[in-house]
Order: sequence, then structure tokens, then C-alpha cells
Amino acid sequence: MYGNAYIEPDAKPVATIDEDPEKLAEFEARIARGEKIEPDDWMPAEYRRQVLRMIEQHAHSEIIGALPEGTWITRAPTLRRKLALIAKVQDEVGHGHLLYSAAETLGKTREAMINDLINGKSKYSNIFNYPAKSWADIAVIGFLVDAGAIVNQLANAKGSYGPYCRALERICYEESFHLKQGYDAFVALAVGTPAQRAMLQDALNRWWFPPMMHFFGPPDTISVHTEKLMRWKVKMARNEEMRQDFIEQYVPKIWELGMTLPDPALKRNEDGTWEYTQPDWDEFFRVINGDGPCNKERLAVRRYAEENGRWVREAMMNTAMKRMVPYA
Ligand code: FAQ
Repeated sequence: MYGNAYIEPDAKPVATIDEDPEKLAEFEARIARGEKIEPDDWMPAEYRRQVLRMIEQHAHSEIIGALPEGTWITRAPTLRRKLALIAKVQDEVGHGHLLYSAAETLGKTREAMINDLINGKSKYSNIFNYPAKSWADIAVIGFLVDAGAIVNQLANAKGSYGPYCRALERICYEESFHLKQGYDAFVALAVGTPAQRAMLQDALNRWWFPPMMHFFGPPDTISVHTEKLMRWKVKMARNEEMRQDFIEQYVPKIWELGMTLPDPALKRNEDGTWEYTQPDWDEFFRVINGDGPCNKERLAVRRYAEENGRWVREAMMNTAMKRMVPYA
């Protein structure tokens, strides 16, 4: 537990000493000067709640995000692809651990976070609630989902909460390699046989619309947290800015390989902005609130791992405890 009291993420913000106007002004001045906020520094309760919500959701996304790709490790088409995929999935789980550690600095234990995940109380990225049906899905995830993650994380790495920014910097280095392995697999299929191209096109169609268009979150008219998060430099770009950045960087790369995207409205305007069909945001909220194609399956796997891995964690803790008491 650090400086200020931890508040349940879904609890209403309470009026405490945290809202002291002088402290708040000093806190906001620090952020305006570009200083990092560290765990023992004073922070408003609402800042703590928001940063914790975001890091925790991000950590869960990495852990759950390992599952769709993980199901293809045993079915990778070559030894080289299998090795790369194993390393990539392992990295994603490592990102989850880094992020849980960053979230713990805000006062919530890892056990509490994992419990909230497996009980369905916490959210994680919409995109991992869709199935990976073929090897081409792995190419699309590695290329486009990792690209999307990089757009988001490069922006937020310049944010105000020190532990999160440092974790993101390291994560971005690794995501860049993931992107390369995804792009390499994507190109191999795009220049492959007609059957390989057809498999890739099918995967692209399914992941682009709506999952990838939902990935950066709803537009400003629907977004709940953007104003506050941007005021406190937790979030460094609006959802729509990130979506536009992603489209601008990656649509040309997809088109230059002769692949198509399942959106007839997709086009670049002269001012550099992109037009696209708005995805169904009601569907987005259904998916993130537990009613997507794979939510139940994903959480069931995590629950299974939690229950069946308990004896390993307990054995390791016992060993660690014995080592910590050398004269007992
Ligand atoms: N999925 O008010 P906003 C990865 C929720 S990591 C699910 O706009 P905010 C690595 C939001 O929580 C991917 N929920 O929210 C990898 C809120 O609900 P709440 C994860 C979403 O926070 C690659 C409500 O909608 N990255 O891919 C999503 O200002 C490959 C209203 O939305 C992060 O978590 C969504 N897409 O902006 C792993 C990055 N979007 O909590 C394996 C950190 C919105 O009030 C393989 N997070 N919601 O009930 C962020 O940057 C922000 O939280 C946003 C959303 C931009 C995701």
C-alpha cells in the first residue's frame, strides 16, 4: 500500500484529502512540466483509480492476448515459425507480468487483479474475444494487432505515470519484433499460392472489421475517460487519433501486397484523414462486457490455469519462504 489509499476501480470517486485544491494544483503543475509521477508521490484518488484501471486492463489484455496465438503453437507450419511464435507468446505473457507489477505500485495486489479477471469483473481488449481460425489469423494478429498496440503504447509511453511509462518503453521494443515476425508471415502468405492468399484474405476480412476498428476504443462522443486521462497525461492521444494513425501507416502496406480490406468506404482524403465505415459500437460494448464470440472460452482457460497451477505457485512460495529464513 502506498501514500494514498487504494480505491476499488469501480467505486465512485470519494471526496478525501486527495481533492485538496492546493495539492491538486501542485500535482497538475508537475504534470504540465512533464515530470513523472512516482508511486510514493501524492496523487488524486481519481488519478490512482484511472491509472490502475488502465494498466490493469492492459495487463489482462496481454495475458488473454497470448491465448489466440497460443492455440497455434502446436500447428505452426514450420519449425522456424513455431520457434518465433513460442517466443512471441512468451513475450506477451512477460508484458502482462511487467504491467501487473506496474499496477501493483498503485496498491492492488496481483491476486486481486487475477481474481477480478477470472470472475469477469475486469475488462481486457475487445480484440482477443475473436477466434484464430487459421494460420493466417496468426499472421494478421502478429502484424496488425501488434501494430495497433505499438501505436497506442508509443503514445502512452510519454505519459505521466513513471512505472507505466517505463514498462511501456520496454514492451514497445519487443512489440517491434512481434510486428516484424507478423509482417514476415503476412507477406509469405500474400505472395504464396492462391490458397494461401485466400486464407490470408479471409483472416484479414474477419480481423479488420469490426475487431481492429474497435481496438482503439470508441469515438469522443462515446468515450468516457478520454478528457480526464488526457488532462492528466495518462492517455496521450485520442482514440480516433490513434485509429487514424494506424490506418495511415498500415492500410498502404496491406494494399501494396494486393490484399483488400472489407470496407468500401475506406479512402484517404486530400487532407490526410481517412474515411471508413463506423463499426457498430453497441456490438463493441457487448463484446467487452462478456458477450463476444470467445469471452467464455478465454476466461475458462485462465480459470483452468489458475486452479491447476495453484500447487506450483504454492510449492514455489514455500521454497522461497524457506530460503528467506536461513537460520530457522
Ligand atoms: N477493448 O472512455 P474510453 C495488445 C472500454 S494490448 C476493451 O475511450 P479509455 C498487445 C474502456 O475501458 C491491447 N475495452 O476508454 C498484444 C471503457 O470501459 P470502462 C490493450 C475497451 O480507457 C498484441 C469504455 O470502453 N491495450 O494488444 C476498449 O479512455 C498481440 C469507454 O472507452 C491497452 O489496454 C478496447 N479496445 O481508452 C497482446 C492499452 N476500448 O473501463 C497479444 C492501454 C475502450 O469505463 C497479441 N489502454 N474500452 O468500463 C488504453 O490506451 C485505453 O484504455 C484505451 C481506451 C485506448 C484502450
